[in-house]
Amino acid sequence: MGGVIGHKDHHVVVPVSCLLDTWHDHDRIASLTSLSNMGPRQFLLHIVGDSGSGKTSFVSRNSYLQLPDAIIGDDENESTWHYLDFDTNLGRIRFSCHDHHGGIETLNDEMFHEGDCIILLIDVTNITSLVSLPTWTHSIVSRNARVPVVLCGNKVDAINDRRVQPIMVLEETIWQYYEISALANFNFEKPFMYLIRKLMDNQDIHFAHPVNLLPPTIMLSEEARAQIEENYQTARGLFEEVF
Ligand SMILES: Nc1nc2c(ncn2[C@@H]2O[C@H](COP(=O)(O)OP(=O)(O)OP(=O)(O)O)[C@@H](O)[C@H]2O)c(=O)[nH]1
Ligand SMILES: [Mg+2]
Repeated sequence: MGGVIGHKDHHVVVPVSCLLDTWHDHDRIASLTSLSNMGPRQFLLHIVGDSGSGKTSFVSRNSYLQLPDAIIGDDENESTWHYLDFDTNLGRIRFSCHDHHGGIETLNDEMFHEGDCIILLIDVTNITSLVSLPTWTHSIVSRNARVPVVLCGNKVDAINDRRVQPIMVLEETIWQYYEISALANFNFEKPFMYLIRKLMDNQDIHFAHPVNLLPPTIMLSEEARAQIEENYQTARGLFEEVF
């Protein structure tokens, strides 16, 4: 099996085994892809969460990513590698992103030793997501992970099917929490900016231009967006008052 990496007009075919063996040699990957002569700053990101929480949908929203040749490998259908590039006032930052297919069984020690950061997705339309959150937390913390973790509640567009409210998550989590909708492009950039600022240890970093996304496949009105944001901020206020 082989992986194709690079720009649309500049394919480089590399065996997946080679990619995986050398993945952490970021300079080599950067030179293979030739995306920028400057060489973007790179971080290895693991995206994890219960099966069906929307990991693949989320990671596929960046239009650069969506190019088939930007998916650079597939580990026997258990995980897929993507690039996510973000242009900031300090230059380009690339997340080499490992999209794990499946649930908690996908966690392994290696991802904590070698990864730089984690996005954990839950599905707000599925109460099981909330029930399994302590198990995820325990599994990550017990591995002594020192990497930044950000928690995202996905599918907030499904207003009538929502089972998990923001206050329920805030009471349960030790990590930064954002509400997102992968398919409505809602808050896509927030978890990434949080990680960028943490990883670069710089709170002043900002995007150089709006993040380039595929058109949404679910429409979420401005009113609905504002309502979701208001509920989230109210929950945060309540939570901070109590704790
Ligand atoms: N309403 C809604 N549905 C979503 C959203 N994101 C994903 N879905 C749906 O949720 C289902 C699962 O999405 P996936 O992206 O395949 O989930 P996954 O976490 O990658 O699943 P595994 O690869 O099996 O671990 C699909 O039917 C998606 O269309 C969202 O933001 N809103
Ligand atoms: Mg998936």
